[in-house]
Amino acid sequence: MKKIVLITGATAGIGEAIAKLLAKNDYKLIITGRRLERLEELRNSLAADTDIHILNFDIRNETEVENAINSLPAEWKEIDVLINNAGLAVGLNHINDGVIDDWERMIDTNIKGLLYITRFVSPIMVQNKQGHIVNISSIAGKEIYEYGNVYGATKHAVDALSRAIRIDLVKDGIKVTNIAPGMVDTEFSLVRFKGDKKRADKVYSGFTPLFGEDIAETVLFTLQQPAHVNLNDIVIMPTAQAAISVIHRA
Ligand code: NDP
Ligand code: 8X3
Repeated sequence: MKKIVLITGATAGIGEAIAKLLAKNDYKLIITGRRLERLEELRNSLAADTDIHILNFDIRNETEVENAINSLPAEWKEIDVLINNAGLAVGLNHINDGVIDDWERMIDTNIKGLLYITRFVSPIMVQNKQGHIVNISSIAGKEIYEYGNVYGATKHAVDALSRAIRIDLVKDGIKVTNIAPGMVDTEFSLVRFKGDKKRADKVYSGFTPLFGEDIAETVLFTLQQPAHVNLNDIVIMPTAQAAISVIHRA
């Protein structure tokens, strides 16, 4: 029987790449995000490969998250894998110039959103005495960079939550994997710079960054381990990025 994987933030970047790869590898997918047209396009493009169910909600809204999980038909309820991917960085400022609304968006999405969905999906896994939660953290959850204050704090929180959730759920046979990528060329910087494409493109110029597909391959490898093996924590970087702020550009 195909496993059911719920991917948050499947409308772009890493989440979309994970959906495309898992669809071709015998998983049924619940894809989520705020942009419904993109979810529908993705479902249509993958329909020949697997069954896809759409949940359209804002992960910052606890009620929307709870209603979305409660709305799942019986044949989609028994979620085997939760991929906590939805997230974002907004702005790049020293703390004294920080935009409080940017901070709220990052904290509400990256920490509180991840907590909400984990709160509503993990009881299903506990009931079934099996499951796998994969948290997409970041190298920014391991290291600190100038101007990255609040984004880094949210990703350090994800890193801590991965370890805490693993401890909480070990008795229920549930795996928890933390994946910490370096720079991945997605819509991430476009979102961070509020649509300034020129500024976003600069982030990935002069070296080969990671792509969503690289993280998708890592997720697939993680899911394919035997039942007794859990990959706790994976740091994956572009070859040209030696540390969070050390990038060798041509
Ligand atoms: P993208 O901007 O390409 O994709 C982000 C995804 O998150 C979108 O599908 C978006 O969907 C979803 N999302 C954002 N806010 C919300 C919300 N409020 N409710 C529901 N979904 C939301 O970025 P990436 O693919 O790069 O980012 C994915 C994850 O990877 C993030 O957690 C990010 O922090 C992390 N990461 C990224 C790195 C990078 O360099 N790109 C490096 C390390 C980690 P929609 O807008 O449709 O709601
Ligand atoms: C994103 C990594 O270094 O671009 O999580 O902020 S970085």
